[in-house]
Amino acid sequence: MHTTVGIIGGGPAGLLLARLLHKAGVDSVVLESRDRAYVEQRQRAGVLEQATVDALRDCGAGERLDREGLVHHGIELRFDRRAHRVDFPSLAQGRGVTIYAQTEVVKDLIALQLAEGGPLLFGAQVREVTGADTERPAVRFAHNGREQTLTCDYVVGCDGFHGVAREAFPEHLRRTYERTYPYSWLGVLADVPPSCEELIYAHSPRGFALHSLRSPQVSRLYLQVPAGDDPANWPDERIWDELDARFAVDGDWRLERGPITAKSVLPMRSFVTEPMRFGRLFLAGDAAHIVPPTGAKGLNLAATDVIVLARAFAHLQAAGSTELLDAYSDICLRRVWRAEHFSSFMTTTLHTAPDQNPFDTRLQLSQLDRIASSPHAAAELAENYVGLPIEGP
Ligand code: FAS
Ligand code: PHB
Repeated sequence: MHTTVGIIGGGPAGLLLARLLHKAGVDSVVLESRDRAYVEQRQRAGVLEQATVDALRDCGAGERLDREGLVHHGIELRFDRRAHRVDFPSLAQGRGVTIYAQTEVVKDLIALQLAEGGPLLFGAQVREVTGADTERPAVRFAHNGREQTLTCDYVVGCDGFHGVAREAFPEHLRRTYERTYPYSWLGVLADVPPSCEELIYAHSPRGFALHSLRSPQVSRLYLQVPAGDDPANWPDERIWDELDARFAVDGDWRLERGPITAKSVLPMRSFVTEPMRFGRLFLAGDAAHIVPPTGAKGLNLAATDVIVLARAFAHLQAAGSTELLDAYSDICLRRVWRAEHFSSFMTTTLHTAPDQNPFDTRLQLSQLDRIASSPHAAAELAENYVGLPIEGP
């Protein structure tokens, strides 16, 4: 098998890249180790920046998103029993975000890829990438019980944090930066209408809580738990009681309860590997960087990586120039570090660390009070949350 762009990983980064390349007339093959049902049901992100929405529409995956996606024009911050709404349009040049689950994005992209072509192989376990620094890189993979090789002009590792593409970078050329936070998130899905119009991010002495949603009938909620906690420690009653305590606010707001249909614990970490390119091998999405989900950046960073990369391949196709491919890593890393900083800021401002002392808590409350009282401080949060403009042509 040979293709122009070999894509490892059929998550949002790999699938969106394949669709954007298809639109630019660049052929690709997507190799995904899991089966279709698994990748479609993986509960992850829920907030899409405008650039992500535009790219999904651009590649033909916007129809259900436009019908079912919920446009939001703000978020609510809760702290010290106070509620403060951060309005996006007035603070961030009229922009907002769209609530549309990553599971739905993946379903739409898979359906499109299977309908319109471009091979997408499920159950294809990539073993390694060879020849990344040659003109003919290759991807060795196992599929249907057979060891196979895909030769490519270029390879893109969209294989997530635990993927193999990163391993093809020579150790001495790789720089990694990481931080692990001393707490995790317990994420739950509940069959109950959301008790809020917009997302609520709550700081409380008991720890962080987030009220998000998946539809007018389904709530998505998160609460800070000890690092590595076990969902089995959290029966439904305890979850609702703890959420009630953390969302506590003066006034007559009430958290509606309902049957919890899924619960899982996810770690909180920041991670960046530099550069995002070695020879003819590129990294995109979680394969190159991880952010704590507090800033709703993970999925959107993956999308903007592949938007920049698809433009670069389209430029190579149209003008025969690799100048945008050569600029890919620098352009993306600038945006990655901005998102790393914002996600770290949201995480450390809103979570209560196990060893936190009262001085730290007063600093957090002062920062939140500053956002509630200064349009400048609020604008900085709003601009980062809705997503900064993508650099490059
Ligand atoms: P992904 O990890 O989604 O996809 C990589 C794909 O590569 C997977 O399908 C995997 O099976 C495949 N793969 C791996 N190794 C392979 C190999 N050797 N051969 C072939 N295929 C291989 N972000 C938010 O913004 N908000 C959230 O609330 C949020 N919650 C999250 C919860 C969890 C548990 C996790 C892990 C992440 C969460 N994220 C969240 C971040 C998440 O949305 C990622 O940013 C997003 O999935 C990134 O997409 P990809 O880069 O495509 O990586
Ligand atoms: C979600 O809806 O899953 C979600 C929303 C905002 C976040 C994290 C997760 O910051």
